[in-house]
Amino acid sequence: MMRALILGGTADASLLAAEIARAGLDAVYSYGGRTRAPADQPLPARIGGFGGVSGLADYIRREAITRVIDATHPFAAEMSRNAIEACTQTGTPLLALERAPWTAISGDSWIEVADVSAAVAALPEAPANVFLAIGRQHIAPFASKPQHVYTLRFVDPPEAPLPFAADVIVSRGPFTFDGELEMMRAREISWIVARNSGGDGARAKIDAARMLGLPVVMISRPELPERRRVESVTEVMQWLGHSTRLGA
Ligand code: 3Y8
Ligand code: NAP
Repeated sequence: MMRALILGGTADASLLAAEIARAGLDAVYSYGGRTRAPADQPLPARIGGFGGVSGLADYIRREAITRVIDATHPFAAEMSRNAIEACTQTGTPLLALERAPWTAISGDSWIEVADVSAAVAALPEAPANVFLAIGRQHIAPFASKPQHVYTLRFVDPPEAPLPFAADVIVSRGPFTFDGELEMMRAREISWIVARNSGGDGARAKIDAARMLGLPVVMISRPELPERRRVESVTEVMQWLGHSTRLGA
C-alpha cells in the first residue's frame, strides 16, 4: 500500500502536495518547524525534526512509509543528507524534487561564493547599503563588517536582538519584480547577498538587481551525495505511479 512522506517547506513542495491530494494518494507533509505559521497543506502535516537519521528511519518504519520525496530547499543540506541515509537503511525509495540553480545571464553582475563567510569577504570595505536576502539563520558573520547599512528579510519578526544594526523586512514571499525594484530603489540598495535557491519564489530580486545594474554576491548550493532527482511535480507523480492528467 503506497504511503508517501513529503519533506517539504518550499513552494515546489506545496505544489506537489496539492497534486498528491488531488490524486487522492496517501501521503504526509513534513515541515521542519522553522516558521511560526507555516502554510496550510491539503494533506496531513507534521512539524519539527525527526531526531536525526535514526529518528527518520524509525518514523518511516512506524508510519509504514513506502516512498520519500525530498522537496526541501537546496540549502536544507542536513535534512537531505539524513533522508539519503535513512532511506538507504530502511530500503525506502527516495526521490528529490529539486529546482535547477539560477544561472547568470547578460546584464547580471554576480560574485559567486561558496559560503556565507566568503560572502562577507566579497563585500566592499567602503560603506554600502546591503540587502541580505538569506533569511535569519546565517547572518551573524556579517557583524564583522558593521560599516554597512544592512536590510534583512525574515519570514517572522526577529525574536532575539540582531548581531548587528539592521533594518528587518518581515515577509514570507514569493516576491514580485515590481516589489523588489521599489524596495531596492527606496532603500538605495547598492549590494545584494543571495543564495542560489533556484525556482521562481525568490528570483525576483535577481531580476531587479539586473535591471538596476547592482552586484549580487551569490552563495552556491552545498554539495549533496548522489540521489535520484527530478525538477517537476509531473515527474514525481509519474514516479509515484500516477501520471497526472495532461494539462490538468
Ligand atoms: C518553513 C514555509 C510558499 C513558500 C515560500 C521557495 C519560495 C519564499 C525563497 C528572500 C529569500 C530564504 C528563506 C526563502 C524562500 C519561498 C518559500 C522560500 C528565502 C518558507 C517556509 C519555511 C521557510 C524557512 C525559511 C528559512 C530561511 C528560508 C526565508 C512556510 C516561507 C531566505 C532562503 O526564520 C527562519 O528561521 C527562516 C528559515 C529556512 C533561510 C534561513 O536560513 O533563514 N526559508 N520558508 C519550512 C519548515 O519549517 O519546514 O512558512 O510556509 C518557505 C519558502 N521560502 O508557499 O510559497 O523558494 O520555495 N525562504 C533562501 O532562499 O536563501 C527568502 O528573502 O529573498
Ligand atoms: P536543515 O538545516 O537541512 O535541517 C536541519 C534539521 O532540521 C534536520 O536535520 C531536521 O531535524 C530538521 N528539518 C529540516 N527540514 C525538515 C522537514 N521538512 N521536516 C522535518 N524536519 C526537518 O534545514 P533548513 O535549511 O533549516 O530548512 C528547514 C526547512 O525550511 C525545510 O523544510 C526547508 O525546505 C525549508 N526551507 C529552507 C530554506 C533554506 O534556505 N535552508 C529555504 C526555504 C525553505 P532532525 O535531524 O531532528 O530530523
